[in-house]
Amino acid sequence: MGQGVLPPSPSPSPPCFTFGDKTLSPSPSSSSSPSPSPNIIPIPALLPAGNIAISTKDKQRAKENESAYFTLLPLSFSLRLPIFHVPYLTVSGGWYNSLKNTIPDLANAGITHVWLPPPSQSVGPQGYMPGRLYDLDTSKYGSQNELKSLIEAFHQKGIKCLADIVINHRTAERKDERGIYCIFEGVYSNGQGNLDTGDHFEPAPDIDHLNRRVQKELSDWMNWLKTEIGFDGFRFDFVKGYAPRITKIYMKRTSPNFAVGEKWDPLSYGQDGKPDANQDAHRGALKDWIQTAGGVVTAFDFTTKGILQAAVQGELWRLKDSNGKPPGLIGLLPANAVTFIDNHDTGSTQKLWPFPSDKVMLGYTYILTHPGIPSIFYDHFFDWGLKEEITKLVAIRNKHGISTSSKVNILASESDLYMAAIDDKIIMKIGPKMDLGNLVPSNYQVATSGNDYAVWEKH
Ligand SMILES: [Ca+2]
Repeated sequence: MGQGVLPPSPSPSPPCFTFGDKTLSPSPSSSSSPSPSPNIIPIPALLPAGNIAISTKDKQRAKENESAYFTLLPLSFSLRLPIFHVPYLTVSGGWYNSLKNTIPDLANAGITHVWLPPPSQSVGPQGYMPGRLYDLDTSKYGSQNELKSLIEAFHQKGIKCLADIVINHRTAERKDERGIYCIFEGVYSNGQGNLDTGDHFEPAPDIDHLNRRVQKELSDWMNWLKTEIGFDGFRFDFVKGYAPRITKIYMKRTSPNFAVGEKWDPLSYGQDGKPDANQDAHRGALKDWIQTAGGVVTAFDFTTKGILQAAVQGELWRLKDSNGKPPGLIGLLPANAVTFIDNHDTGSTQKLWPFPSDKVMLGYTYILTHPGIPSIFYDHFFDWGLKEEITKLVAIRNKHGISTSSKVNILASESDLYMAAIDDKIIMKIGPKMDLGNLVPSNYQVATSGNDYAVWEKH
């Protein structure tokens, strides 16, 4: 989930709600409450965080301010390979059960981590409006036992699993007259607790992360997801909703194998509606967040996504910054940058900020040959028929030991051609230009190629 869609609320953001005794008790005390209907909150009712201005100049920027609801599945990590992001889907027999069928392909592709959707009871079926955090039996994806079985099956193939942690807000059982889920068993939540340390989420009370009891109870829940359910790490949803020092607390108390935060800010745009060439402020904000959050957590590289998807549309010169390096977070802090092409918000059915669909393989050629931690989207891998092409690129990455800290030597960055040598082991090219001059030495041979992309390896 990212940010809201509709115009900001005229009223100021209320303080956070401090959850009391009943908040996170492992045995839900609210089992007598009517079960929420997944249709209660249609997606358009998703209101914006209070202090996000949507008065954007152009559609593109407005789209970036939006966010959605679905889920991705990231691929690998300990090998510095891609993470695999599994989106929300409704399938007969259950999504968790269905995902077991993907494990052979993911293991074969060298995936190290998968990012699974939020598992807790939620008034929104995708899981991003969680209520009873310990209730994993009412998810639309399947039951707690099915989830544990899925994670165990991934583990048997050496693949680790990330839980999608939605802790900016938490829904009560019922809505008040404004349509906000803030009636917790008859107790109205508005106006209590500390002021929010980040952006506000309108449809449900924001959690008071400054309350030490809340910190303890949420840490306990996340540790329970590790020890009882089997999760290895976390994907933090909407980290703009609370201060980075809060993320640092949860990282320290839960010691995940791997964690990544979703900090989704719009790029800066020029009068022509295109991203500015220089996005240093954007990636600098990501770097600041990572460091303030303790330096261990990683972040999705929204900078690289935004630049890359503009670049592949005849503006490949964008892929070199003023220092001759990659212009995204991978050019600044590659070990903490999770690169991606699309996720459940930006692509899939929502298409809030989609990568050009006919250029997706150019995007994967870039992120799978460059430093950072690449992630692969379920839709592209399984639904778009790109499994073979993507798997080849991952194999090349692994064969040559391309890592988060690999060195990039940019050989060409023109409108219709981007070429780079990585670690003096491989050379990659994207763009339609065919005349490459002498840029590929004679001791390099083609390792894989496709429409407007190629990778060579040294022999
Ligand atoms: Ca918040």
